[in-house]
Amino acid sequence: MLLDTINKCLVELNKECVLSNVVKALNEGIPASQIVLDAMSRAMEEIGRLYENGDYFIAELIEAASIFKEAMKILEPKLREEGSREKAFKRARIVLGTVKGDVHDIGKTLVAIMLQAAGHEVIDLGVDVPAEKFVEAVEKYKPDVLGMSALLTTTARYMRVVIEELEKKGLRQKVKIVVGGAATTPQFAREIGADGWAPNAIEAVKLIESLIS
Ligand code: B1M
Repeated sequence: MLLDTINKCLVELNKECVLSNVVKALNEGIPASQIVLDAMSRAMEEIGRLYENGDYFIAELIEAASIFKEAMKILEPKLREEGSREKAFKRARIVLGTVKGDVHDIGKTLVAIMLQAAGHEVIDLGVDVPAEKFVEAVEKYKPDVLGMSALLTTTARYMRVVIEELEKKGLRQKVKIVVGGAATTPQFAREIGADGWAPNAIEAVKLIESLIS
């Protein structure tokens, strides 16, 4: 099964094998979103486990991220094509970023791509974004939704700081807040006062569309 092969090749950090099988899978009609979510994202979770167990080190995480990004160059146009088949009836404006202290950008970028593919406008603030920058962007762009991503347990807590800063400026009620990333859960989202949580990029699009409808 091609998805299993892609997963295995990524876990083994075999770039050529990942790229050639991604092309093969697309040629066989497997949706790009399935390749990203079912094969590649799962492989990244396994790589995380190998890191935790001491079998992989930072160098391997960096290599895995680099292979993931290479594969995304092939997959991104297909993801956009797939997403655009069901254009949103209402276009939302979303300010998005990975919170301060956190440089993980793959998941956040995937969320941005899927939102854009569905016809929404995304202002991507990048990674390591401090509360002031989120607040400034909400003031400047007046988005429908503010999306925050965090992969580290330590940085996820910073999302609450951003929400408090928005409250202080009287902006909290003007924007829906959606959070996600491996360090977050639906319960965590409720606790910090966010409006919603999504487990992956496809669900993030659905959630945001339901919040703005
Ligand atoms: Co890091 N890292 N990392 N890392 N890294 C994790 C997150 C970790 C879980 C690995 C592990 O130990 N098992 C662990 C965190 C533990 C914890 O806090 N609980 C960890 C650690 C410890 C670290 C460092 C501290 C290591 C060190 O330096 N000692 C360090 C921190 C750096 C920092 O940020 N300050 C670090 C560094 C790195 C690299 C830079 C080497 C690299 C990132 C490269 C990059 O992003 N450009 C890296 C990587 C690759 C990982 C793992 C292996 C993979 C992350 C990834 O890209 N996944 C990761 C393991 C894991 O996550 N289990 C790990 C694929 C991506 C598609 O999934 O980002 O989860 P994800 O996004 C998904 C969903 O979460 C969701 O949708 C996405 C797509 O479907 N989603 C949203 C994400 N954002 C959303 C926002 C939404 C909605 C949904 O709404 C707004």
